[in-house]
Amino acid sequence: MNTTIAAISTNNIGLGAINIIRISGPEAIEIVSKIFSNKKFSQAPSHTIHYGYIKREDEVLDEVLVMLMRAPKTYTKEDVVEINCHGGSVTANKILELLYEKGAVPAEPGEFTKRAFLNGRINLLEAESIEDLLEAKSENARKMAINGVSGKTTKLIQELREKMVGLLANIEVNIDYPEYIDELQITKENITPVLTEIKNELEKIIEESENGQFIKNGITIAIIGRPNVGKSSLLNALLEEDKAIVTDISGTTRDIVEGELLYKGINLKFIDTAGIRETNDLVEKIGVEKSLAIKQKADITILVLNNNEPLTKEEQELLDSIENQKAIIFINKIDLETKLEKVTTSKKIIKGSTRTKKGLEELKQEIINIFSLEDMSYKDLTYLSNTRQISLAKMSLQTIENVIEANEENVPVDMLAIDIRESWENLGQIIGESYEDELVDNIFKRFCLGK
Ligand SMILES: Nc1nc2c(ncn2[C@@H]2O[C@H](COP(=O)(O)OP(=O)(O)OP(=O)(O)O)[C@@H](O)[C@H]2O)c(=O)[nH]1
Ligand SMILES: [Mg+2]
Repeated sequence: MNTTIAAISTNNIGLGAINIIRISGPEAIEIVSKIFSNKKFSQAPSHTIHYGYIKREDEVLDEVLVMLMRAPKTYTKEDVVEINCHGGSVTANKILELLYEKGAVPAEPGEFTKRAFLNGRINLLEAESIEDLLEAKSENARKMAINGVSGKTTKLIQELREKMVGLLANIEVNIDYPEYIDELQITKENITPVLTEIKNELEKIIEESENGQFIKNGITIAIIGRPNVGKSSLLNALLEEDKAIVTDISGTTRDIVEGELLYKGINLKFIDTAGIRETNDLVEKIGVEKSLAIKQKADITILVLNNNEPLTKEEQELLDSIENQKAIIFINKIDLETKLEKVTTSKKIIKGSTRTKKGLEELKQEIINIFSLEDMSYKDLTYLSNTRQISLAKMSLQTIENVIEANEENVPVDMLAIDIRESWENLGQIIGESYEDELVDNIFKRFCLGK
């Protein structure tokens, strides 16, 4: 990390009042001094702001404010300079070009945050949470990300690791100092409660974090059913906007139509699909295939039935096909006469009408209930935030379960230490305490430039 990197840190697409160019590295101050009119700048104390002009030879490029932050109390722990220039991409890019001419190099996506991690200012989980914070689409997603950034989630993992280390230390004492064995004998019986406690806590973290994924990414909901039952009408009614075309002609929707809404802080993404039926129409056939594919990919399916018509064979097949997945049945058109017989299913049935708006609120609430996301505002939202972290926690859990089993089968306690250590290392990888370079590169590549 001997290079000095520079990038535009603000979103410079479109117009804004200012842009910020961030420079970090050993020569940050020297490079900026070469193009900044303020002569006191290079000798100024840390964390000060300076006024002046950015100049290429005698030509003034912009009137700016420059922030000087000396290592180590900076975002990257290196010398950092931030130039506040005028908005619009042309000025900022001109200044950036000039910085490159004077010795700075372009920052790769996420490189500032990567340096913060490699220089030990933040751990891997905190770094990933910064990315989550930038991408947060709802208040709950923001809260979840800030718990990661501020170290709350790290603490959760560290407490578990400490329990494991405690266990390992006791076992080591037994091996290394057998003379104490009478007093400190570690037996099958006395490690069982600790192992069970670790297992329970890991299970809880994993389960909550998996639900937390829906807070972060939202829930994708496929609306499926036979033609003309009112799927597009349902989408429009939920979104309170005429997004999809509605007619009384069967087979109106040919392609998917999507729409999002925020309900109780959770992003719900509805996908309206083509009505499912046997058809010889080529375009409609492709639509039907797409509908079935979306049903598989979505987090949950709403099967729409028509209260005004008897159940068809195709609908019975659809009912059977959703038995093993998360699904809700919405019986639409209850404003019309009931001709639909009793539906047998293990899924929750909600009756309503897109015309009278009955059942819509209940439908949204049921989606939230299925994912146990009710009362989010009371929860502290300290979860692992991505699949990398969750799969490491799962590996850690799996190993602990193996240890518990081996312990029950009377495997000597010192043999168990190897697996406990592995489990402890898996948790370490979540916060980046044992990391591989490739993994680190991969994670930071996903950041936007200048972060
Ligand atoms: N009476 C009544 N009519 C409804 C209701 N919901 C939808 N409709 C009517 O049912 C017809 C079909 O509605 P759509 O929303 O286009 O049905 P769809 O399931 O999307 O149909 P396809 O796109 O062909 O698969 C339209 O004429 C709607 O006005 C309802 O709750 N009550
Ligand atoms: Mg439709």
